[in-house]
Amino acid sequence: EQALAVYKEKVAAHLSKHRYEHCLRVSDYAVKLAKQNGVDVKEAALAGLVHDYAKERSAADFLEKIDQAKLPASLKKWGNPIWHGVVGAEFVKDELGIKDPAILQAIRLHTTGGGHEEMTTLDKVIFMADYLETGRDFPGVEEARSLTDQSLGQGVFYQLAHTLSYLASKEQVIYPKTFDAYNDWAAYLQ
Ligand code: DGI
Ligand code: FE
Ligand code: FE
Ligand code: FE
Repeated sequence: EQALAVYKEKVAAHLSKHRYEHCLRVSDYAVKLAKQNGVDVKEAALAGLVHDYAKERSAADFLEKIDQAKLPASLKKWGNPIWHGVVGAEFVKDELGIKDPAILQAIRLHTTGGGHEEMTTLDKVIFMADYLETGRDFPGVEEARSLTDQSLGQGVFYQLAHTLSYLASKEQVIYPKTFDAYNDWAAYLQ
């Protein structure tokens, strides 16, 4: 793998300053959680840096990539919130040349999470770093940070529960994988 600095330039070139700075903070928070949870620090730093690489692509770009990468056509009815992870991983692979399947999976799962058995420790680290990076400020963020310091899995479940209830309160469409992840963790932890 190339040095992180090379990827930083490429990520910066595809994102607004605001979102690039979020990616740097996610990378830093991922390093912290990686150290706490025995995850490879370099892998966590890189996955955090590139997790939102495709977030500012157009719908046309995502739809084209779904066909080109032979992803399920059923993905086409979703939108940027879902595409930038699941389809975004394909942009990271093709354009940044990152082939590490562990990093690509962490990107795919970073918005929806995944089942307890499905998520690796790296997946959980990136999912939580995205939610808890130092620029995040939502009611309960400090509670979520201290819970996650105590137990990464409890943090994952906290985020899933709060994201689901937030989306429902806004009467937004919820991707089935988000529900499935919540149910799986609820059954596991209770
Ligand atoms: O890309 P970021 O904003 O850094 O973070 P993210 O990829 O975790 O995206 C968070 C947004 O995605 C947040 O507004 C909630 C939304 N989201 C998560 N699961 C779903 C979802 N949106 C929809 N419509 N459906 C979902 O299942
Ligand atoms: Fe994201
Ligand atoms: Fe997230
Ligand atoms: Fe993010």
